[in-house]
Amino acid sequence: MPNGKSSSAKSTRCVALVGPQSSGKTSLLEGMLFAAGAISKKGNVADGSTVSDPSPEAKARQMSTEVTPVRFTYLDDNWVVLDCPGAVDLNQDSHQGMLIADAVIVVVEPDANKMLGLGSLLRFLDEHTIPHLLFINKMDTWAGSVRELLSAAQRQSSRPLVLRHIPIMENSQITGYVDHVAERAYHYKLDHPSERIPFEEAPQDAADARRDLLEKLSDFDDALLEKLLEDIEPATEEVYQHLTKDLHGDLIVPVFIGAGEHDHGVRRILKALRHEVPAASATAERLGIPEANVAAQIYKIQYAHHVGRQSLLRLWRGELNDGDTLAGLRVTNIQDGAEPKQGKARMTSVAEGDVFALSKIDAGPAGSVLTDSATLEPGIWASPPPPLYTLAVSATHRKDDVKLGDALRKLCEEDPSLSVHHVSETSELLLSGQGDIHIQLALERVKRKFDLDVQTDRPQVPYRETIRKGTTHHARHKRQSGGHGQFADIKVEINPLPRGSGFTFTDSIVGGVVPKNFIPAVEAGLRGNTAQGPLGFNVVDINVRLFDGQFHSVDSSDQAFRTAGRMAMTDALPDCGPVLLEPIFEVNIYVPTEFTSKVQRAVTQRRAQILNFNTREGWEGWETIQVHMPESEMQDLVTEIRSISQGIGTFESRFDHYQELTGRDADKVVESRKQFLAASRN
Ligand SMILES: Nc1nc2c(ncn2[C@@H]2O[C@H](COP(=O)(O)OP(=O)(O)OP(=O)(O)O)[C@@H](O)[C@H]2O)c(=O)[nH]1
Ligand SMILES: [Mg+2]
Repeated sequence: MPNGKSSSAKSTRCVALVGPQSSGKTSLLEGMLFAAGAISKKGNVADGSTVSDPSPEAKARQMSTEVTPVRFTYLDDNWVVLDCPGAVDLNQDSHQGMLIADAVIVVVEPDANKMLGLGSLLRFLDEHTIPHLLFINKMDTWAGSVRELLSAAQRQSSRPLVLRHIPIMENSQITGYVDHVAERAYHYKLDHPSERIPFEEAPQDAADARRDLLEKLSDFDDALLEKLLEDIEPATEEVYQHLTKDLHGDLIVPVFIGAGEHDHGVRRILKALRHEVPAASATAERLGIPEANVAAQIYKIQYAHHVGRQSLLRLWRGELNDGDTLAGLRVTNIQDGAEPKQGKARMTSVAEGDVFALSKIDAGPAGSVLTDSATLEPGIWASPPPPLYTLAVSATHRKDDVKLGDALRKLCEEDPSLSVHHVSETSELLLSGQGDIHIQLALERVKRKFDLDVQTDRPQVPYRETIRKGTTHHARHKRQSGGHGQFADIKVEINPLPRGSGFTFTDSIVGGVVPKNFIPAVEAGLRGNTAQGPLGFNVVDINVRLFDGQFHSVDSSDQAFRTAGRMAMTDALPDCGPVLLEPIFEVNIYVPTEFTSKVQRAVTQRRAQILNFNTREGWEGWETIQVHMPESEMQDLVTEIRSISQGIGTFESRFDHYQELTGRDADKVVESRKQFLAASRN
């Protein structure tokens, strides 16, 4: 280990289990724990009895809802497995998990359609050169050809897939496998290690698979290529060396098959991990973690009951003991970072590669690298994706409003793909995330962790209004009621302005008919009444010119001129042809080309104007559909795009302009605004 203290304890390696939703990651982990002897009986997802997924949100949905680190020892090697959620809404958590793993196991179902979901994931892994292997799971449900599955998966991977074993089929059922590298054959046995059978019983295509594997490896090694050309069979040990080296460099993707829930292929994959996954020190080099006595990286911030803010970390270099310093702070009360149950256990010492949690250290956001004396920004980290789905949230009890803002800010720190902001125009607090499930989960956490009841609403669309024609108006405010009277008289000209001009005021008073010191009050009165025009919305894109008026030397005041300004707006605007303006977003929708026409139909129904079709840059087989879409039509766009594109399509959007809305759609908006304003007055 360069410059670092050598650790006395054996280092820990870390793999992340990722893959499309419900591909069997949590069940595979259960199988791994059972095979390693860490548990004596396997739990299952259906009754919430797995080691992973301890949270009530995960149990209620029978799905993983956050990364759960679980530790075990297999053949004397220490492992932490990060069981990542497959739901696309929760990608951020999985990305953070993958970035600190030494290798990633991509678990996928034997279904060519579901392989589509691998594309973005494999792209992420390759962009970050993270060593990864593919586990085609649930093979107990598959009776077709493995080659067929492999070519469907290969279409999603820029790296060559290398099949590591082939199945033995009996009566359309997979009953075992041939390891064509070791030249051994096995029969599966439920809940037990597979039973070795004579290699001679192996199917003939094992030889073809071996040849194919060697050819792929020879693409990365000239000496091996020469051997193959001269028909020299490389030794098994040499093949393993190539497999290991090429996995470390993310040059190849080894493919394993099995059925995690039935213990098929589980020990096989554990053995591959044992021999082929890089050590933490090698991963630290890959990530450019600085050389230091100790270096750890925060991979997640978490808030827990009674504990408050916790940093979850992986130790990249050295060994960390109670009392040592990290980021210049004394470390105490180190907690086990891979203890899925609530209430983490204490650790007195952390070995290189292990995961741990610290409560009393406030040393930056997820991604930060901590050495003994400093906090550094990560060279590589997962930037959060743009928001795709938003709800307005409010505390059920008004007294909790401030607490809610605080709780949401903490949740956004836990999960940077959530964001919260206050919109002054509609006085709403908006919570944005990656989809409906994401927001629902966030709100359940608000309830569980912060004991707050929250209600949600569809966010209001910030419609505005303007005018189509100009007018002139004379407003006089005069009141005589004992003492001082009130007097102000103004003449204004109101005119429409081009889109995006906002509200402007022109002072054309000559000869002091309205004294200079009252003019700001007139403007304030005019502006004050733009917040709610005749249609109920903020009035924009108008100019009001004050060109005449009168005053009284005793009765005129700022207040009187403000009132006259307000009256002018209230009385004149209805005569100016008020018209509704709706916000229009520019939306870039990304889907594989085969879904383009369906997307086109869907967006047309949402009153979108299609601007462009383009190939998605750097994404072979994908298209970008660029549209202008009214904000009011975007609420559940992500749900529809995903349902059209087998869950993999996505989009980016940004406000573009305001556009007139007329006819029945406008009438509906104005009517419901009236009802809303009436209800909020009561
Ligand atoms: N037939 C079969 N079913 C399996 C196998 N492994 C898991 N399943 C089932 O697949 C479903 C999903 O399993 P999970 O382990 O929760 O899948 P996951 O990938 O962890 O799901 P998420 O974390 O929510 O993405 C459950 O109903 C499992 O019983 C398998 O090897 N064969
Ligand atoms: Mg899971």
